[in-house]
Amino acid sequence: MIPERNGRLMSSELIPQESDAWTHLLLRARFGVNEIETKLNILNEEYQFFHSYNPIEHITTRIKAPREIVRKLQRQGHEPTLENAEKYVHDIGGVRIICSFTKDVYTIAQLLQNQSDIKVKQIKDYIKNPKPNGYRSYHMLVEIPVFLSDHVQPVTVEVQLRTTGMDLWASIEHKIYYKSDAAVPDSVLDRLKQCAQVLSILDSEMTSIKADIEKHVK
Ligand code: 0O2
Repeated sequence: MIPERNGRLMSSELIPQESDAWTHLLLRARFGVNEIETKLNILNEEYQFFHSYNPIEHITTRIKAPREIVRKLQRQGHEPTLENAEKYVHDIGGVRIICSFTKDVYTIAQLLQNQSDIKVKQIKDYIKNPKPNGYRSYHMLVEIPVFLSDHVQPVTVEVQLRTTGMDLWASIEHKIYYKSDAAVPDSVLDRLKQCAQVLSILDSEMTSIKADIEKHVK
């Protein structure tokens, strides 16, 4: 069943999996994600070969589920249409890069930004400027050309870069609180924020330990 009428999703059943237009949107996002993932794997392998060092711990990718696209549009106050999804939801395709050290986050971000086929549309540096709740991560919206059989399709992909420490906090917070509208007491939110601060200290301490160890490596 196609839960769509004139490009508008039906509120009763908001999963437009079988609609061609929606499928194309998700497919394009997948192609964009694949392009970025390939670039990252090349950079990581090249680093491993020439510097005997992996700046990337691991990469995860995801295509936003149609239900989540609809929820996001509704949260933003937009009608859940295909047109609005293309216009307002920029993270249908997402790539998350987990690095050991904050310096690696900036190195990888810069290497991607330097590539001539990538257009950087937006940068949000929540490492330099953490969110009030403690969230830290480096976000980029990038546009990448995808070569299809009959045309070149520019695709926007959200790239999130974080350290393992930042990812630990964000993944757990995402599971237990983010997007929840529970009226949680401030004291609980403060504890969450304190955890983010502890992890930030841990990141700095590990960076410093690495530097000290390197002084002893001949
Ligand atoms: P999901 O389920 O992870 O995909 P935007 O909503 O992207 O148009 P916004 O919110 O200003 O605009 O974008 P921002 O701040 O760059 O955040 C986008 C994504 O970052 C979120 O996507 C989350 O993945 C992550 N994020 C941002 N803030 C937090 C936070 O406080 N906690 C956690 N755990 N993740 C966060 P989605 O679509 O909201 O969610």
